[in-house]
This record gives sequence, C-alpha cells and structure tokens, in this order.
Amino acid sequence: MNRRYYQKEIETMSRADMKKLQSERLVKQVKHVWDNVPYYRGLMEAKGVTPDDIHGVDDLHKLPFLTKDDLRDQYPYGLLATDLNNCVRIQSTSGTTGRRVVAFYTQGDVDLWEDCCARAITAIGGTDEDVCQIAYGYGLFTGGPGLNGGSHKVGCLTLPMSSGNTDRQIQFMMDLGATILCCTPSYAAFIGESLREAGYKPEDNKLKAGIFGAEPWTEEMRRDIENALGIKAYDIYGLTETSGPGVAFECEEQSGMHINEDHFIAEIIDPDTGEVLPEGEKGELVFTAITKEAFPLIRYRTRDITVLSREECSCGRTLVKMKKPMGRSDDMLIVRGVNVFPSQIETVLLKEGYTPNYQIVVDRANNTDTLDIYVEMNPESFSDVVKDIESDAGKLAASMKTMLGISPKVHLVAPKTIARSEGKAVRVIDKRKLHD
Ligand code: DLL
Repeated sequence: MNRRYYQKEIETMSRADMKKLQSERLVKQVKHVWDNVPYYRGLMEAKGVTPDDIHGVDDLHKLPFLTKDDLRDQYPYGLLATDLNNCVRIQSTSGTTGRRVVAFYTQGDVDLWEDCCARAITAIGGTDEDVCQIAYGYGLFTGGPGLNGGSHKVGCLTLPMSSGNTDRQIQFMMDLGATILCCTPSYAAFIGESLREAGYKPEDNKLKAGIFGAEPWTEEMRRDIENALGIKAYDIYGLTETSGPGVAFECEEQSGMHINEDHFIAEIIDPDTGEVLPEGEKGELVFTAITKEAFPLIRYRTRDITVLSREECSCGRTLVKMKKPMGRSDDMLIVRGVNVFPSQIETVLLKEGYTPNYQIVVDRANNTDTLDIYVEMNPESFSDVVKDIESDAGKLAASMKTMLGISPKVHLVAPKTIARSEGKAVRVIDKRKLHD
C-alpha cells in the first residue's frame, strides 16, 4: 500500500480545527494534572492560576514552566499523573548531566508515541513494502523502541538491530535488503564510512531513505550522509520527557520538521525572560503534552533553540514546522565571551571538505579560554608532510574565525583517530568545569 499520510485528517487539519482540538485537550489535561500531580498544582497555586483560568490555547502563557531541574527533584514518581498500575513502560534519558529523568507510559501513551513515529516513517515514503533497519539503541533510550513501534504500525519488515556491531549491521542491510535506516546521524556517517571500506559503492545497497535524529546535525552533514549511502536523509526530533522520537518529523520537502501538534503544543520563549516570542523568532522550544496520561508535562522547557514556521508546506501537512535545532542552550559554549555552537564548527568543516569527525576541547589557561578543534584529515587528502598540514590547519582556522568570530587552534589529525559514535556523538570536552 502506498500512502502519503499516516493520519491524514490530523496531519492536514485546518488551523482553526487544530486550535479547537488543542484547546479542548489542554483544558482537560490541565484539570488532570491539577487533580493528580500535587507538585505541579503547587506551582500553579504559587502563580495564582487554577484550571478555571484555562479555557484554551490562548491561556497557555498563564501556566508555570517545568524544567529539567523540576524533573530531577521529583525523581522518580513526583510528576506521575496516574496510578502506577496503569503504567506499562518506563524510558529514561542517558543521564550524562546529572540525575536521570524517568518517563512513564500507559498503553495509551505508548500508542500515541508509536503513531507519531509511524507518521514520520510514512512521511518519508515508508510503506508495508519496506524493510526498516533500526540502529538506534534499544533499552532505556527511546530511539530504538519508538521507531520500532512506528515501523510495526506502518507494517514495515522491522530489523531491530540496536546500535553497534557495525559489521553485522552491514551484513543484514545487504542480505535482507534494508530500504530505510534509522539511527543517529553520526552513526549513519560511520556506517557509510564502513560500507565504503568494505568495498561497497552507494548504489550497492537497497536503502532509499534514512531517519536520523537524537542530536544536532547540519545540512552539510545531511549531504555527506546522502552521498555516502545513496539515500535521502530526513531529520526526526523528540525527547524522553515528551515520549521520545516523533515529536516532530521531516517530510519530503526536507525543510524543517512538522510538530505533531495534536499531541504537543509548541511555544518559543526568550530563554532569559521566559516571555513568549512571536512566530518566526529564534528562542527556546517549550512543549505541552496534551494527550499523555502518565507523564503529561505542561510547558516543559526543552533548552533546544529553534524557530517555528507556519509557512505552507508542499507536502500538504498543516502541522507547524520547527527548524533543525541549532543546539541546546546548555550545549552552547561561551568562549571568551562569544557564543559558540558545535553545529557552526561542523558547518565550516564540511564546507571545507573535511569529514564530520571532530572534537572540540575548551579549556582555560592564564585566565583566558582556549578553543582547540581536533579534525580528522580525509584519507584521500591525507598528507604527512608537516608543512602541508600546517598550511591546511591555518586555512581551516581562518574559516572558523570568520564563522565564530574568535580564533580556535585547529589540529589536523590522522584519519580514524577520533573515536566513532554508535549513538549520540560526544563533540565537546569542556575542561573548564574541572577547574571551577
Ligand atoms: O534523543 C529522542 C530521539 C531518539 C529523537 C531518536 C530522535 C531520534 P533524549 O535522549 O531525551 O531523546 O534527548 C533529547 O536530544 O532535547 C535535543 O537536544 C536532542 N535532539 C533530539 N533530536 C534532535 C534533532 C532523544 N533531530 C534531546 N536535532 C533534545 C537536534 C536533537 N537535536
């Protein structure tokens, strides 16, 4: 069966109908949370707002925000809005920056999450004739389980590979004729590199598309992956706190991700003041989950920086679009007073013909911040003539300065010396924190 939408009525709903649906769901959700989550009720009381003040989407701004700190403080059950007996699943964040966040799901929550992922797979042309290789991690991480559920709903033959064991990934991809690949963009790049090393050309595989997300990646990296694998590469966004992948997904237009607004209301705020910004302005993305039962976060601050757009999309979907997040406000580095996003560095590298294998090290020497960027040379242009390397590094440092406004120290290193990632890549090592 070939279809363009998974839930057409929702995905192409008029603005007015969507606002009405969101408003009805929001009113019900706020009451549900007020009745069942004493912690959030306390935040509402402190702000002097009750469910009677919330009549629809236009009243959203009256409600208090929730942050990751609230989730950590309330670990594990403090934000649970239903009896634990009604829950069938937990998932959790990787917890690299402090206490883990644990999210709970009822069967209804799992269903709506899998629907969102099924919309994403259908939007890139996935049907029951596809073989969908899922190389996101399975387990507590939401990537594997989310796309797995979506793939089942679409009726694809699902290969639940999980991440890692790249030789086996390649063997199954080739032997079983995988047509869709789902994994992090950094792992997709690594699989592309490994295929080439194993002697395969891009046209040797049957892949037609990939669904890559869970970390920021640039347009340049998209082109690299598309060329390496001979596919179309699509973005997918989500976070554990709001269910997992599928909160937003890219369509064939590849120009931003449609947000599943019937489940998640999006706002953009000024990260410093909390003020809601007009459409088209860049700021922090905030989500309100209006259908989730077990863990229905209201006005959750994602820390992701992006822009929303309601421009008409050629795919026919009316769902609002978010731009590729340019990074998290807490990933943003401040080096010598200048804001630096790893994605800016990646853009320069790929434009200058380098691979997306790099690592950024920030440190402090003599009370001044230092910025060192380690970049792998391409196997093709690899040179061990010191003079050539120094000249290439100098050129790259100059391009970086133009993009960032400050001068980094660029170190060109031999191919394959920077560790590859099978999940989210670790791009930044900030040693300044060790001295604080
Ligand atoms: O990364 C969920 C996911 C799995 C999304 C698979 C897409 C595909 P967390 O581990 O909780 O959940 O991390 C969420 O990852 O707040 C963003 O900062 C970042 N992120 C997720 N998707 C993208 C993306 C999953 N497409 C955090 N572009 C989010 C940029 C992304 N950043």
